[in-house]
Amino acid sequence: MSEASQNVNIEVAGGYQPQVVVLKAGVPATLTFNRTSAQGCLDVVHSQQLGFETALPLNQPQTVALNTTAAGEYDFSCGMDMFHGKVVIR
Ligand SMILES: [Cu+2]
Repeated sequence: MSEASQNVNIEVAGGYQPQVVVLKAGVPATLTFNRTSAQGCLDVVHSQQLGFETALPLNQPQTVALNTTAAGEYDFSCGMDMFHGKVVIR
């Protein structure tokens, strides 16, 4: 992970792996979600707090850019808010 950007891969297979992502505030960041299992209802990932909603077609990684200017803890979840992950910006 360089100082210029932070890019984290999250595998989506019956949940989020890793479930908690720690990012450095003020450094541009992206999350790339790769759904590798049809298990569960994880075909959409969204976060009201982080301001994204993205469909996750099976085995087609999707990247979202995050605003890291504000430190804090932010939740993301599947479309039905059953599976949760967290972004920690500090
Ligand atoms: Cu769900």
